[in-house]
Amino acid sequence: APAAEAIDPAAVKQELIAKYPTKVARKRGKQIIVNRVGEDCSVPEIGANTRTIPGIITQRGCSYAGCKGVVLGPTRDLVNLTHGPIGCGFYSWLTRRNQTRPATPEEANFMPYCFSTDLQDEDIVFGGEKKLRAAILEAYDIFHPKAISIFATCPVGLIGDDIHTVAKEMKERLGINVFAFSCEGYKGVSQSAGHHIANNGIFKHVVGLDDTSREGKYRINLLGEYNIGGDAFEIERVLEKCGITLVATFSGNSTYEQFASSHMADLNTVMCHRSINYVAEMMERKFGIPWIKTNFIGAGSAAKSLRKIAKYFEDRELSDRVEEIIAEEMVEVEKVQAEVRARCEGKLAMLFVGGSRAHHYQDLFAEIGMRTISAGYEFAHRDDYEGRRVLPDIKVDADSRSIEELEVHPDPDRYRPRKTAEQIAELKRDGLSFNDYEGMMVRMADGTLVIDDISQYETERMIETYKPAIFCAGIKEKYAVQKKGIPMKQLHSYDSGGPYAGFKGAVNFYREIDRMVNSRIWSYLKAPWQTNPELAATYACE
Ligand code: CFM
Ligand code: HCA
Repeated sequence: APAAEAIDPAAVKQELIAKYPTKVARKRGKQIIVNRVGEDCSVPEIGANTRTIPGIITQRGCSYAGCKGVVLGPTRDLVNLTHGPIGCGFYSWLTRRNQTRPATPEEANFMPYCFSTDLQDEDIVFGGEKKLRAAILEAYDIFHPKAISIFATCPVGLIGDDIHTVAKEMKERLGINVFAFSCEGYKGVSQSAGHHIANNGIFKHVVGLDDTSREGKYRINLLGEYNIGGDAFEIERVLEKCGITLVATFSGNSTYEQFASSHMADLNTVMCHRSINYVAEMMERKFGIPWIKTNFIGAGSAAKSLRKIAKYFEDRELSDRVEEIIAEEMVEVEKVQAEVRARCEGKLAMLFVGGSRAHHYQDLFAEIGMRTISAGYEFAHRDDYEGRRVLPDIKVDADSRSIEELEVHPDPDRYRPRKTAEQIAELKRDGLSFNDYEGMMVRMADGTLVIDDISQYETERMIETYKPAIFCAGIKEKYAVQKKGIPMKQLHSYDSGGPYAGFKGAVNFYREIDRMVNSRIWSYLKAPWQTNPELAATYACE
């Protein structure tokens, strides 16, 4: 492969869009950007969060996936009931590898179950509400959950079943919390719309219901951490060592009660900004809980995040403890880093994942000397690329209201906001809140290609052009990439690996990437048509 430096990224971009019809090329042109970071940390504008052009093979998923699969799916004691044909529930059933660990064997854990109304043709014709009511009753009778959440799939929206009225009726009848999400797959342009719907729903129906306060001097929530491959377990281990109390996680290894009492925390720390910023904003407004951006992917980032939390609490005891833990954990990290770096230094990575990992995992690669030559998100918005600074006016809504209209906690006898609006404004001025939220592009080198919603065609061209040492994406991309002879790491499900978060996670990741990029196995691999040209000819003729 030619050295990456010898390749002109602007020419690569032109080549990528050359095959498209004019209008498509114009649109993709705005979503494929040669990165350039200005002295003031400005970055070029990128087109994002727009509809994928029909016919293009995209990596994206649907709104239902973002709502049911991503945000609510990991909560173990919620009966997450999919109202729809069985495929939607079945294919979102644990495929994300979100893990959970009940505190006792008796504690409810419904994750091993897949709940669905299993709609049939007949229900589509005559309506599915009856079936939905029956399913809720059946789940209640068998499992006696504290809460049941209902998720609409595409056909449910098309036939117009009123899932919210059914939820309300059943809530009154059963005396448990029942709430519904209109997260039909076709809503919006990607999973991202589903996150928003989920956030609004949990905030409206659950957050703030239970004023039970957890013991602890430093009580935080962890937002946007989903315990994929056990990441949350590692973060929990580190926080506990530091003496930081985790009140609620949205939503890795979480329970319904954690959400209900999450407003009793002192601080929200936001890991995946894309999927959960709405809850952070709404809690800040209603409960006076400030939020800061954190990231536990990468040992350096994990250390930085712990320091940021300690800084927030302005407590000497905590910062001393945090420094002690970082020093302790970094011994093994640095040892493995040095060993692996010697074999990985300078190798190229490409990352095309979701709405935050394409950014966060660049830190892990950098720690072993690998360079990210190209990266992009599936469904992120402009702020995830360009940073919050350039887009200060992003609106969040709860139930179609703007954030400004959202009530500050109305009952001062029951709950006192952690900080006043003035105090929060002051924190933001000090750069401790969202003002310091950087996007992906400012951290990437000049001349790297940032590609939003990359297509399969572009993926193949990028691989042929740069021959990266590793390509990271999801299951749909996996085998096409491997057939090109390039090691492929799933950064969604982690294949069968993980955790990769925190300090132990970083060590796991270094070792695994080392094995992948330094294995010779891929150079022995030939696609069937490379050894048997007749096969190619046969396909070409058909
Ligand atoms: Fe956030 Fe996620 Fe991601 Fe995401 Fe996802 Fe995921 Fe992802 Mo798959 S919440 S944006 S919608 S970090 S499921 S745990 S891996 S695409 S980069
Ligand atoms: C989703 C979930 C997903 C898919 C991963 C993949 C996940 O978006 O519906 O394409 O491999 O992380 O499980 O992002």
